[in-house]
Amino acid sequence: MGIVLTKLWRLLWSQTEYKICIVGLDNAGKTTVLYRLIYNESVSTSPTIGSNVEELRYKNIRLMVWDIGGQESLRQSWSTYYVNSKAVIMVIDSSDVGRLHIAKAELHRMLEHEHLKSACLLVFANKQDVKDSRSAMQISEALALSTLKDRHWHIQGCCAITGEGLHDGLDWIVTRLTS
Ligand code: G3D
Repeated sequence: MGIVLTKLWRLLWSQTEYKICIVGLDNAGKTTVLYRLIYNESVSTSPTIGSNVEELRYKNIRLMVWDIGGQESLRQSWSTYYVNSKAVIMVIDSSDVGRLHIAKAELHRMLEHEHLKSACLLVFANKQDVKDSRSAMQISEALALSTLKDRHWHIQGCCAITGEGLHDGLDWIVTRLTS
């Protein structure tokens, strides 16, 4: 019995832990993405003031996911969360065409930070269910992702309300983190 418990304990706690940040402008759907991934259901959200951190267990690894508030006044503080982050998820509201240029500027500014030099980037082109939202390809162009050098990046269209596309994106991150 003791041996079984020891093995179980090791199995539970031997999982490698990775820190991930979720960023994006306010209202992009960051919190909805996070809770859909953790609880597999849509929860009602309120704007993130400061940050939330949640543990997400996925495919035998533990992801400590920091959900960072996206209001203009909070964006200056994003960099305080970057230390030791192995991946960044940027959530884009694909229907918020008028603010794509701001998201692009924030993204490129963020990626210049020294603590994110080796972090991989997943962009969720969220709210694909909204009429007239931009496709993942169009979001990729708007954010100039192809200009990113020496960076593993991936863009995934998704709908955080239904969960469509979220696991595809997370699979990409897990592959990157474990390869
Ligand atoms: P944030 O954490 O980036 O600030 P939230 O964003 O997760 O709080 O989401 C902001 C609003 O967008 C929420 O609506 C949420 O339900 C909605 N939302 C998130 N993802 C999607 C999506 O994929 N499709 C649609 N249609 N809506 C989405 P409310 O009304 O609560 O403000």
